[in-house]
This record gives sequence, structure tokens and C-alpha cells, in this order.
Amino acid sequence: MAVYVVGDIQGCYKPLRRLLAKADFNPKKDQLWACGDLIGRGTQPLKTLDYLISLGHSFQTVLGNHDLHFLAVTAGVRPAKKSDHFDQLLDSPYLSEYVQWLRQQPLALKPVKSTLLTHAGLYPGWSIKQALALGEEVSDWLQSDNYHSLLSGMYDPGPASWHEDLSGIERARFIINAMTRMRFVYPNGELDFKWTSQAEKAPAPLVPWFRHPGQQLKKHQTVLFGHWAALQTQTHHRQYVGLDTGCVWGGKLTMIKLGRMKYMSVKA
Ligand SMILES: [Mn+2]
Repeated sequence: MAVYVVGDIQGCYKPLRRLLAKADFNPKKDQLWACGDLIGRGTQPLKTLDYLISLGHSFQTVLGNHDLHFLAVTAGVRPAKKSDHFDQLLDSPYLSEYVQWLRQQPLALKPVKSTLLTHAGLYPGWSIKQALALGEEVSDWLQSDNYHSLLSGMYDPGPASWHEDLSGIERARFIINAMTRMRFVYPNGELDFKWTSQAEKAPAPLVPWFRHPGQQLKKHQTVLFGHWAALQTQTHHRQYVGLDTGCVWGGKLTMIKLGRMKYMSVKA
């Protein structure tokens, strides 16, 4: 059995199928994990979700910011932009089933021992165990009947940094921001949402989350993440495994085989 983790698919159905064929992926014996942003901007969100859902227990994913944005659109708390390319899903007679399925997906997972999978990464100061528990707090809310209140409060500003005593929507919003939107962080732990450049190109004192001195990752642990196309997987650190290579922007779709940590890609 092989375990693969794929980067941001974003509705790029054809590259996904080409990449899986290249890897000889067999859903009867292999596992596919995804780092979120299954849909958003790409033109084939319907085929993408249908295929991934059809994989059943052979597929697991975390949610990305675009997946959450789609849920916010379906809840009527955010307008859909044409560039989202959500129309196929929004017009589908099965829309409520896609919504239901997405709501069941977590923010953080542990695909194998000592490994964390989230869309954006591991917030400096959190352990893998803590990230998994915090992700579950948000999932509990997202799966509850009251989930519209989570989606409608998700885009308000702040809190900029983490405190254990945050509660309610502020706590949930920070967890969502850290797990699905984070790239650069200030020395005091405040998240920045302005810079999307390569790791070296943001102005000091901003640092990529994985180079923040408060980072708690232990030497034997690994974080798998996507979300950051400009990074092109180049964290320059083997414990931080970037998977987004900007397929939806005309780049590549990338996947890694766990164990040997072998990267494979196809062009958009
Ligand atoms: Mn993203």
C-alpha cells in the first residue's frame, strides 16, 4: 500500500487524473490524502469532487481557504466571484450533498505517525497534538446545525495572534486563519495576510511560519501543507513539506509518496 499526499487541486481535474495515472495509483490498495483547496478558481470543480468522493475511504482531505469560501457562498454569507468557478456546483441538484460532505472534512489530520497535514501549516507555538485538537474544535462547530454562524464570522478581522483564552468565534477564526491562510508571521506571532511572495521576498521582520523561532516542531516530526504557490515547495527544510506548485495558475500539480518522500508532478 502506498500513501500519497497531493497539493492544491483547485478544480484541476484532468491534471489530477494524469498525476494519479503516472503514479499507478490504485484506490483498492493505495491511499490518497489532499492538503485542501480541492476546488476554487479551477474550471472542473464538479468532476473533481465527484471523483474524490467516489474514492470513499481511500481518500482523505483537510479543508483549505477556498473550500471554506465555497461553504460560505452556499450559506449566503459571501458572494461568489466569477473567478471562483463555483457555478457547476452551485447549479447542481446535488449541491446540498457536496456541502454536507465538505462540512465533514477536518482542518488537520495525521496521515502517518509524527506527521501533520493542514492546508497552510503549523502555527508557531502549537504542537501537532494541539493543532489536531484545535482543528477538531472548529470541525465540531462546522458540523453543528449552527454552522452558518461560524461561516459568517470567519472573515471578520483579528485576532492577530493566538492566546489560549480566546473563545467563541474569535478562537475559531484564529484557528481557521492559522490552518488555512497563514504564510508569513511577525516575531510576536501575529499573522500577516498581505504577502504571498516567495519565502525570502517579504519585508523584515516577517518570516515564513516554518522559520519562526517559536516553531515547536520536534526533530522527528513533519508538516505537510499547500496553499503557498510562490514557495514552489522550497522550504529548504525537509521537515516542512510544501505541496502547492500552482497548478491552477498554469504551474504543476504535485504529489508526494510518503515514506521515501518522493515528489512527482504533472504540468497543468
Ligand atoms: Mn489556499
